Amino acid sequence: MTRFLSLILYLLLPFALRAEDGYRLWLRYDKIPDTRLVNQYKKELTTLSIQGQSPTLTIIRDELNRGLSGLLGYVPKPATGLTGLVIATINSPLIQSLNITTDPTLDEEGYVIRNITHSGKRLLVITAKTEVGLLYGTFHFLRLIQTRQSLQQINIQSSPKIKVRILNHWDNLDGTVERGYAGFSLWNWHKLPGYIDDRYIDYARANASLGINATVLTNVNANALVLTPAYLKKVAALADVFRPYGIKVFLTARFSAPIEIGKLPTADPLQEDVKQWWKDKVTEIYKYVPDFGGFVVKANSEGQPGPQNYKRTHAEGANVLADALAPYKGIVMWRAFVYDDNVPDDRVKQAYAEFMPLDGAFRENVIVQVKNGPLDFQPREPFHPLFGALKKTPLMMEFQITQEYLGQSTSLVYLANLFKEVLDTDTYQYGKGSTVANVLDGSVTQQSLTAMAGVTNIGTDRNWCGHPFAQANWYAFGRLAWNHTLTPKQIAEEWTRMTFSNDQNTVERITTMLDQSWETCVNYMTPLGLHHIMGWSHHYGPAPWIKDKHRADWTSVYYHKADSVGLGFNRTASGSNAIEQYAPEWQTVFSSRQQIPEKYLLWFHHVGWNEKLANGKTLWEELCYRYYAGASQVKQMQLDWEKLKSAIDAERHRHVQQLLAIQYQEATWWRNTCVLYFQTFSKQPIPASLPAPEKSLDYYISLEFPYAPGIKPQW
Ligand code: BDP
Repeated sequence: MTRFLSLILYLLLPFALRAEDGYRLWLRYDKIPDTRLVNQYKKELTTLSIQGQSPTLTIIRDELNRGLSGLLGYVPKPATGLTGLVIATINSPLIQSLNITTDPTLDEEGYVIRNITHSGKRLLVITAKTEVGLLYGTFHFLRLIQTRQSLQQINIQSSPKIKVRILNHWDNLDGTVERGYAGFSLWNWHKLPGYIDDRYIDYARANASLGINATVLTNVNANALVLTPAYLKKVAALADVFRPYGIKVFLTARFSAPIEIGKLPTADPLQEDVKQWWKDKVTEIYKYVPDFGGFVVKANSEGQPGPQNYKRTHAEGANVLADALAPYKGIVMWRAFVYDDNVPDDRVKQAYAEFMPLDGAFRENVIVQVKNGPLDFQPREPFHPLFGALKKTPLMMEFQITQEYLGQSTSLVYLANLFKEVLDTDTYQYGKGSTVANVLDGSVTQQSLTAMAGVTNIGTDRNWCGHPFAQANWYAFGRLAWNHTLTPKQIAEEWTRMTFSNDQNTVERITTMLDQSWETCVNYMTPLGLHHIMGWSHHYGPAPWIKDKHRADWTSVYYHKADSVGLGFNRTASGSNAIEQYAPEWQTVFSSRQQIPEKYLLWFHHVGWNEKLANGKTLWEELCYRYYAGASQVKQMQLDWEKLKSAIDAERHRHVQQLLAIQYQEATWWRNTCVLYFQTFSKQPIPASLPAPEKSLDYYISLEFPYAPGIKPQW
């Protein structure tokens, strides 16, 4: 009997292993339980006719087979002519014979999905100018079925609003991931190029399903070794995997590489031998990777080498690399995340101060990569003043998908709302309506090189991103990079339907949880515009007391400026005057205590503890209420999740349930620590209606996390 049982268990093992561990991301393709709906879909999909042979077309066939056999339990018969589902590029004879009219805005990567009637027969057509466009169209088509939409009257044309939609991996060659909370690097450098892990393919599929078309394999704190032949072979192997999915590979270039691997005495960008070295290096890279995308560079920031080491400007540094890449159509993404503590005035002003004088000095194939806010991926920041201000230099966005400052991988925090808040903000730099998104997509600037980067949260964890809900942030980044007009709710709904369930009640509950989660996190971490009060170095948990470090601008006290009078950084004219870096419309709003949105209050103002806020509460009271509200909102998420127990598979339900319990502990830890710490300045009691913190401030100060994940080894 026991033998018999073990045999059964053994036979069931593959199914058990394929359980809901999150590996399949949003491409789960589970059977649609509603047979009536399945039959409706089948009616439209009698046959499948894909014209031509190529690696990308094979991927399309395979994905459709996988998707349709999963969702419908059926694969349409292959056909060659105009019948059923037809997939072919616009210039193919088949599509030509259909006279399909497309909007002139159809991009090289865009696609059309349409039903038409031809010679009395109903057809479903996916067409595009390129095969990659067909691949994107195929994923969109599958998404329609995954989210249970009708195939009866489809007329979709979609093109990306941003040209380069790129993930930035902060992956080190030793396999660790800086600010990675989902295990180790996906890139198994040691086994490459010989061993191609299936995960590389699934990674490419997932990205292509969103339209992500580029990836930077290595950390911005770069290691020059990746530019040596031994590593370029490995890079080439990855590029070969990604190519048919439309994904280009980029690398980070360490500015001192000419010294470190080129044995030159200098990396001075104006030296002829340095220029030549970069030219030769780039020529060599293109031998390995003929469609290499280019370089991402972090220079003169946080101790990284750069042109300023030689008294040269960022433009002089970037242009040397740009000149080397130009013959191959490669580009340079030069980061504006620059600061050093020799400029003690106000760190948030430095990028603008350094880059504005260089406007117009960069080559055409340089794009300046700017973080969403002027500081550093804080839970909430106002938008970066460089957006719209640099008028003659293309700018791109850098978002952080990995939740370094937003609960890492223990917290459910949906970042689409953060991304969207920034994208929708009006810069006023080209008049009303010149939102950050319109600056980025070139519609107000007329720039043709456009890009959006996301510092990714992907690692070797079975579920890719550590937290089952962190996948939603990868998903949301990709969707917004393609179409920044989507709303966070729309994206959340799509993701939920594909990842968890199409049951309406479940979709609504999860979408609401996602939608509220960012504000919740901001409430219990950094309400009212507070920033940079997290743990030293690992950035895990609260530590508002940090001071007296070797760099003032890495401490917490530098930013919150709590004293007996009040709290917050005065960035108005009477303070650091950082507001003058914004358009006049924003200067008026930010400088006015009456007009400033409360979410940015302490970012721009030092506010007295007893000053009244809009709701009549004093700053001290409101601060306490926000911290307590944040923690209570996490408790509410826990309760909401419990209600979904029967609606979600047990495995993922348990996983999220445990993480939400951790998140609640962390939220109360943030709350208690911050109110106790700020109370030492306000000298006022915590409002009586709120429960007293369980532990003393000294207890919270004593907590240490020597092996917290994602830390920079050298820090
Ligand atoms: C900071 C991270 C650090 C990165 C840096 C960057 O803590 O690990 O190297 O950003 O973007 O937020 O360069």
